[in-house]
Amino acid sequence: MFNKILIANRGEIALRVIRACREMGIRSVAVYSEADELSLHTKFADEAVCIGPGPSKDSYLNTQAILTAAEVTNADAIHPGYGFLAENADFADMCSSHNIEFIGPDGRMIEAMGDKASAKATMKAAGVPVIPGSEGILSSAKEAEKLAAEMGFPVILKATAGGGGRGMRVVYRPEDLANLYSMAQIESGSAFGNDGLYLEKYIENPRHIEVQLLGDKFGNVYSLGERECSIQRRHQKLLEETPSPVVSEALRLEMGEAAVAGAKRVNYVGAGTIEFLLDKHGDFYFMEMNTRIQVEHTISEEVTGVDIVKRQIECHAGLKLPDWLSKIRLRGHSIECRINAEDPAKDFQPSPMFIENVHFPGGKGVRVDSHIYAGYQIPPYYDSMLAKLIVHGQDREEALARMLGALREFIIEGPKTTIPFHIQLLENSEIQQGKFDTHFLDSFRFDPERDDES
Ligand code: MV4
Repeated sequence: MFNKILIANRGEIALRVIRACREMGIRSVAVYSEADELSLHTKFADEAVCIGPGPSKDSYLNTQAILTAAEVTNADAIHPGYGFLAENADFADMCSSHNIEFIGPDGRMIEAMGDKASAKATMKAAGVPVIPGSEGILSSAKEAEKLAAEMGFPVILKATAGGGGRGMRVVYRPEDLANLYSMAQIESGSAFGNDGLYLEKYIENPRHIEVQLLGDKFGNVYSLGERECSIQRRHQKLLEETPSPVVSEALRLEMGEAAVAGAKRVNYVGAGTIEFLLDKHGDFYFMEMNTRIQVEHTISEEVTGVDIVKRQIECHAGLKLPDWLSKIRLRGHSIECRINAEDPAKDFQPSPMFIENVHFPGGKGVRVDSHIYAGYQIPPYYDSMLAKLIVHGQDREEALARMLGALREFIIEGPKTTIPFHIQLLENSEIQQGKFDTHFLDSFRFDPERDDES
């Protein structure tokens, strides 16, 4: 097992990894920016090293400073958390050339899954259902027009270097294709330094459902069930739940087996996620593979009882995953609300203020993963998530009621937060009935006047 892990991240995920290390008897090293000197990851890790000024590019993205911190503290592994360097192939390579285990896949795997057209081809070869479309990268707008005419409209153009919703264009009419093709090509060339595009049939009103995976270095890969992640705004998830209200036991088995087959095909090691689109006929298709621990891993932990971060660390240390992971059953229902320092009345404008006062909700089945405290100044440089509020109940109804109660108990004084938005969302009858898709928030209206939280 590792002796010491450096955590190349901040906020709640840095705390999450520090706690896992502590329970495993592994020493932890925090790295922090000048803006995070008073943050909890700096305080709670066994050691802490300042790696530069506030802006991410000078600190949490500063690969040289992070590797130097790992060398001077004698860390034998680096956990990247999510975001920042978590899916940076060059950084994974740098770690391995410094003989430091990167707690994530190797650089080749990150590249293979980061190129969306190549990831799709790999999954197709493994027998995972993929969305009908071009075989790899398009060579011209003409080729796209020909294919789209055969498939029928609407279609979607996607940047192979994109992902997470960046660099996509939906095309409803043949006469728009050539223009949208040029726009997408220029945009992805300048945004990603790669202008490769591929084409797919556009699936209208799908659900976003992802499968949590764990793989060890002995070729074992296990599914920890799905997460329903359709409640998103501009490709940012706001609420996640498991199990999905629309996934039957048979569909869960099918999606889990497809995801495991895809991950086994690439000898996947560690924690990973395969994202699927589920259409209104109940057919699912591979979308992307995320080669990192995700924000919403917590809800899978609640229903499986598995500590995903501890198992992820063990996998990278070369330990075998226990066989019983093939037989786990999902217990009850779990929901996560992302509490962000954003004003839902002002288009979710960031609100990086001083935390005057905070009170976390509690009680049975309530978990808060957060780095904030009374007197904490939110730095303006990073993402706006303040806390993850996670509940677990015997069934969906109990989980929903528990979440509403916990949201109403949650006090954060200082910044505007997404708490009142979540309350109104969970009071919505379509949400309560599980009737929603990835476009739900496009038409959902938050009422800023109604700030009675009960
Ligand atoms: C799609 C799609 C419909 N049809 N592909 C958005 C994020 C990126 N991973 C792929 N995305 C989509 N790809 C086809 N062929 C709809 C989306 C999409 C979406 C997917 C998941 C969650 C939210 C979304 C919001 C808008 C569009």
